[in-house]
Amino acid sequence: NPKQSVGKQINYTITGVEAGAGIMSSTQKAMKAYGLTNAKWQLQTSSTAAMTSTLGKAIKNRQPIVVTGWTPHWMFTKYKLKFLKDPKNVYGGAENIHTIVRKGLKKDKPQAYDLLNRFNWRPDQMSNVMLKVNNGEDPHQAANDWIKQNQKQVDSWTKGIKHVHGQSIKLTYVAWDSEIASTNVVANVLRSLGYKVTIQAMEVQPLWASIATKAADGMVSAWLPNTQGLYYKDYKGKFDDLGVNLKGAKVGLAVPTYMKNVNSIDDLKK
Ligand code: PBE
Repeated sequence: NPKQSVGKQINYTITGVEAGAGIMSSTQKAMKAYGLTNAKWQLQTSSTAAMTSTLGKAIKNRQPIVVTGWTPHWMFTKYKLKFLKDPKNVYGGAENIHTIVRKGLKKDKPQAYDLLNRFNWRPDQMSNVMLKVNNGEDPHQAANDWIKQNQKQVDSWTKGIKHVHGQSIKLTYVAWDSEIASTNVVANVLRSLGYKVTIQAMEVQPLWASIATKAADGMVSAWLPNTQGLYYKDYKGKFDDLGVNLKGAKVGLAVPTYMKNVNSIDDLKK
């Protein structure tokens, strides 16, 4: 019923993702900042797969829905979505994705360290791999296809790095589409340098802990400065930040573009 308040139309529910995701704590902050504090309002914890499926169903029926959204992600390619304006800047504008490695990696595995240090690509490139995986392609294969099609760029990462023979390396990640894409690309490039690479998916907090405790060698999944800023702070001093591997990510609340009157988080109160 379009005459109802936006809150009522969406059942006072923001459809979220995994509990540990940075976007969930940012959204809790946003709900406070924008006064969505009435007991009726809730941020629903679920999974990325459940969120995108709920979003897909709502769009099919042209129903109003508010989700925790981010780019790069295929949801913005597959559906017509817009980010809600965030005048209080709770989500912190542009985000970048950083490569984080364990202390001592530079000394122990200098070739892998160099490669991880050089790895960087663009949002459209990450999206390209993500879309293939979303269309059913095996992530390992999708990553190899991308590498073949972008050999020049990949050569610029590996240039001058000596091959190793059977050294092993472990990368950890969270099984988000974006991180499945980046981790598989980096893993395959490390394999081309002679590394035996294992990749292991886990939740966000264990991901940061795996690097801090040196249980894993590195990860390319750190959305900063805002989204995973709390983990960054918690583990500061126990990892090496190799800087940005992808520039221009974004995190916020998103709605289908047919929700014409909802353009800012402020509008959710109306
Ligand atoms: N995400 C996807 C992550 C980073 C990548 C936005 C769900 C997060 O909130 O931590």
